[in-house]
Amino acid sequence: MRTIIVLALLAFAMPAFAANHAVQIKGMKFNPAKISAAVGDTITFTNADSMTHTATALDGSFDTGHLAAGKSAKVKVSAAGAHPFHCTIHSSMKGIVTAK
Ligand SMILES: [Cu+2]
Repeated sequence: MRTIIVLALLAFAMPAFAANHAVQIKGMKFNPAKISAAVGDTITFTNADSMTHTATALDGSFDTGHLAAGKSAKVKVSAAGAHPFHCTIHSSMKGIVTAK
């Protein structure tokens, strides 16, 4: 019984080490467009524009899918290195996640 409680506490505590980074999409821009993160961190993209956007890593490591106006999506940083991303609908919208 005690083991189960300890394991449950550990499982609950683990995500506390991972940071979440908030990125707002507004005016056809990612803000911030440069995100420094650690592997295991999460990034929440919130679409504050009136049109649909995506945040899609060019290396396929993350993808929010289509984010309608007002919607948000959380992705996980799964690999170290530089992960440039863009909006698949508007190719001028770019950003980069650098993970260590
Ligand atoms: Cu877009």
